[in-house]
Amino acid sequence: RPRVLSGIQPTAGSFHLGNYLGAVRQWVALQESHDAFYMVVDLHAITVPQDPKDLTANTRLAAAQLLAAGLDPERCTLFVQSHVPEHAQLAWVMNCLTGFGEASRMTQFKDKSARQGAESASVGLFTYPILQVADILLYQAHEVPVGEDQRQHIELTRDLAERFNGRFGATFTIPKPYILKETAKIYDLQDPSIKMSKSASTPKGLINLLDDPKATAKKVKSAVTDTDTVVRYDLENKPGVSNLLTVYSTLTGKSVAQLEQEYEGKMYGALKTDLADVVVDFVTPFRDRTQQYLDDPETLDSILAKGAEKARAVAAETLSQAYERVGFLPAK
Ligand code: AQP
Repeated sequence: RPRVLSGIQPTAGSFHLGNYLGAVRQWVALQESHDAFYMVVDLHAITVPQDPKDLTANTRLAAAQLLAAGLDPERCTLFVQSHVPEHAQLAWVMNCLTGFGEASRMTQFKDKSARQGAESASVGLFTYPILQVADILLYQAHEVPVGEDQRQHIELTRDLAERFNGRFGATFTIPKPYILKETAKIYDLQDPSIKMSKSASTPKGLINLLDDPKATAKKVKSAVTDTDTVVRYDLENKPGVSNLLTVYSTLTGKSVAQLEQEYEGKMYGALKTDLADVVVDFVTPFRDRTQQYLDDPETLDSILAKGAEKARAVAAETLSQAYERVGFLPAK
């Protein structure tokens, strides 16, 4: 079975609809067909300041949400990044193979550091993509299911894997991005020219899965559309309506064409009201299941401990090969 690896940050507590549709939903499907490794990336989270208590709580919360979304620890390996020290160890080696200019071209750093003020952004935020490279290569992943915003980081991973293999001998699998076109990018409900995002979206533009379903319904109903009245998918000219159709189609399994037909002659209001119901029907049980996992932290922690053990077995082997190839004297 081909292997996949992906991660999600524990930062802001609740996952948002973009995380879910762009990434987590694929993770659930891929555990059936792939040898799947999924992690909560707490090492990535501290690239921006974190309150320690919140970080601990948010890490459990992220794991609970992944389980609630349908990850099954019997069918995939679910773990916390900091439980597997090999991530930080391989990241150092990869840092030393990366050009400063090469790292400087990563657009996510430019966006995120600009928001923070470039001077106060951490070196960790700068090298974030290189830690991601290590995450992926440690598991010899063939594919990496992510949203469109991560494509550049997967390209960097391929470049560095090829560089390492060329310099030191074949060691790493060259991974490919696994990006579903339809849900590659979910847009902000109030500003459909930007992606839905924890840090860039306003509260009204962002659907957090754990928010009160009533408030969520309201946000869907007040989503920005356009002055036209036809329900039609046209990302360029009708980005707001198109985004709603994407969400609707993905959550119900109905095709966009089918939805266009259903809403022929109807107003945007009808589309929004129905979509609000669809979203509420999804988030309500999701919230309940997440809460059940949170109510039993011992079970949750032991699931994560088992996951880390399985992950380490793979990661340790790759790291020791990489160390040997680099020429580090083996420890006796
Ligand atoms: N709007 C989106 N559409 C599709 N996919 C998305 N992802 C994020 N936003 C969208 C995908 O979610 C996965 C987990 O991402 P993360 O934990 O790295 O979170 P993030 O990318 O930092 O999320 P945000 O909200 O976009 O945070 P900021 O605002 O800090 O940048 C990834 O696979 C990502 O592609």
